[in-house]
Amino acid sequence: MNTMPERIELYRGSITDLDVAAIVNAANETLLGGGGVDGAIHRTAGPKLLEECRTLGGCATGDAKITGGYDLKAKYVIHTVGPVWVDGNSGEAELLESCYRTCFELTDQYDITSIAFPAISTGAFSYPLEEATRIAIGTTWLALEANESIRKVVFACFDKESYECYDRLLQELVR
Ligand code: AR6
Repeated sequence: MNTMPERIELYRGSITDLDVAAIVNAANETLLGGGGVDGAIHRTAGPKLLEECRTLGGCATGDAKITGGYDLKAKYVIHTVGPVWVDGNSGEAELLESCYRTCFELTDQYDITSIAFPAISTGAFSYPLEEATRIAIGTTWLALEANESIRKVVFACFDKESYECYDRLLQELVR
């Protein structure tokens, strides 16, 4: 773990290994599973996660819904649906901001003090990494300023490119 400003950490590896109160899933509107981080979370959490997801009636892009974590170390999974990148002029930034903001609203409601995010929308949904990372860090920064009770936010970067991008932008921020 690489500690940046005190409450933000960068982690290289699978989000499913993290011992935090909640991990965020980059899901799709069905909430019924998929590839990437969504697939990894469902595989590790076990079939009860899908059972609970079936009761939720899906989730709109930019919104988030919470479930239990089942066989994960995390008590909760917050499923959010990032935008599919179209051309950058189709509301993508607002929707991605809304994902992070809505996740932080749920941390408030459920007294969650530690949370890990994957790089939402930057895989199958093709959001340009640097722009997405600026939104992830910016919305997190505002949430941490507004809410003293969040002790730790982890950005889980699965690949070297994401890790290096988050690392660089976080360093810029603290400089
Ligand atoms: N831990 C952390 N990050 C991961 C992991 C993992 N185990 N596996 C992949 N990533 P993606 P999206 C990274 O495609 O772009 C799904 O099928 C990955 O390297 O998982 O929001 C859903 O069901 C990338 O940096 O999510 C949706 O249909 C980041 O997670 C769709 O993909 C996001 O990649 C959502 O696409």
